[in-house]
Amino acid sequence: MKNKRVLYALLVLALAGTSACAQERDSGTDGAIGSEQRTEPSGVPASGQNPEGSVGASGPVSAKLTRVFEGTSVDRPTAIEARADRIYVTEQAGRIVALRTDEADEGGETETVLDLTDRVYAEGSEQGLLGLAFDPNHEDNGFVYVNYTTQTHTVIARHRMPKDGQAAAGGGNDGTVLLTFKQPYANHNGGQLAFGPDGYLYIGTGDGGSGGDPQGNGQDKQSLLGKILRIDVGKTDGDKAYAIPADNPFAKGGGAKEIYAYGLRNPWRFSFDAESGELWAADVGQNQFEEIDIIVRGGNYGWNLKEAEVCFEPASGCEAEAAQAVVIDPIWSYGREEGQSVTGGYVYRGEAITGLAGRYVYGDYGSGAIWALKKMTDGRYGNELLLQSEMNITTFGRDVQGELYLTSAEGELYRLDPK
Ligand SMILES: [Ca+2]
Repeated sequence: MKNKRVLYALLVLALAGTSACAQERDSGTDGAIGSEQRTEPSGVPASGQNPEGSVGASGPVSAKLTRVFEGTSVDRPTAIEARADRIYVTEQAGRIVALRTDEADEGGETETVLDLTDRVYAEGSEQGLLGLAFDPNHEDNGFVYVNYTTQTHTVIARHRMPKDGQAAAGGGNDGTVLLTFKQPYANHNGGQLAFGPDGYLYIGTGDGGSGGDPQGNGQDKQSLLGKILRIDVGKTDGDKAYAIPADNPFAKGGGAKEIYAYGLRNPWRFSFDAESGELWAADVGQNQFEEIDIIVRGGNYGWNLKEAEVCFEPASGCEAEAAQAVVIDPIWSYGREEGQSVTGGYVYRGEAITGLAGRYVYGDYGSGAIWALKKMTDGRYGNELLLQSEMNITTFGRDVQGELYLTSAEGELYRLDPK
């Protein structure tokens, strides 16, 4: 899915040299945006900082991946969402398929519940149907929201999904385009959609693509690219099919009203902690670092002034400008020894895996590593290698019980189980 495809066999070898130990590093992005909360520069992150394997979060957790829905596969899976007794997987070409979780261990079968292939353009490796979110009132209105690309644009649209058990209605589902904006290059389209605990729809957009953000979209407050956007899909506003939440940072001026946070490069996956409501985003890096950010309203996450904790444009001496721009450094980042393209996951709130509760589970598309990251009592973050999947992980998802799933680029589905 990302722009840094690699031979993961090589990476497995590389990873074999890294210890499965926890790492610790200073953190500091708690609270709302404001200069007093700005993260202190934390220097260049190094991998394997803690070779003795000291305990990070709160001791090691054992988990394994179980292949599920073995009787089926999905084509180029990009997102997993859940409702009732099913998970729904988006296929990059434009289909949404449903699988019953109670059939996960017995083969299962896919049912196409929405087919948008007539309007989705998926030629580029990062183009296609990239995100799905169920309306908070889906039970009543049947609405879902999708994030997809055409050849030239990103489209955020609302469609009606047939009730469970009914076949997808043939045609006649034109949907409503809520928001669309131009994509200058084929890559870095973001793609995640999720409703926050506030009931608003959050949208991840990439910086528009190419490499290094040549248009400077990440720091451009007038551009919708390189952002987390937030809109109110429960209301309309003039000719707009959505409204702007009154407390969006630029609702009263200073930037595009849809912006919630900025300075992101390609936040392929983000999610809300079902318990705390915190927004965790994994931002795919450029040349050196992959990063995990906790997104706050109005936050500036640095790109392309910085790549993770280091200067990017300019390559050195960005500190004064970053301070002026109130850049928030990631809570965690990792270098090329550990992976090439972060795939964000979820704060685990399921019950099956003892000790994993409250930890953010995420992985790397290139290396196949899956980690658990947790804020410790002293406010720092501890990171632990959960397992090595040896897969190109395209997305994580959770069922309604909060158990975690992931998909491989090959279209296989796995569930994270206790070991
Ligand atoms: Ca950043």
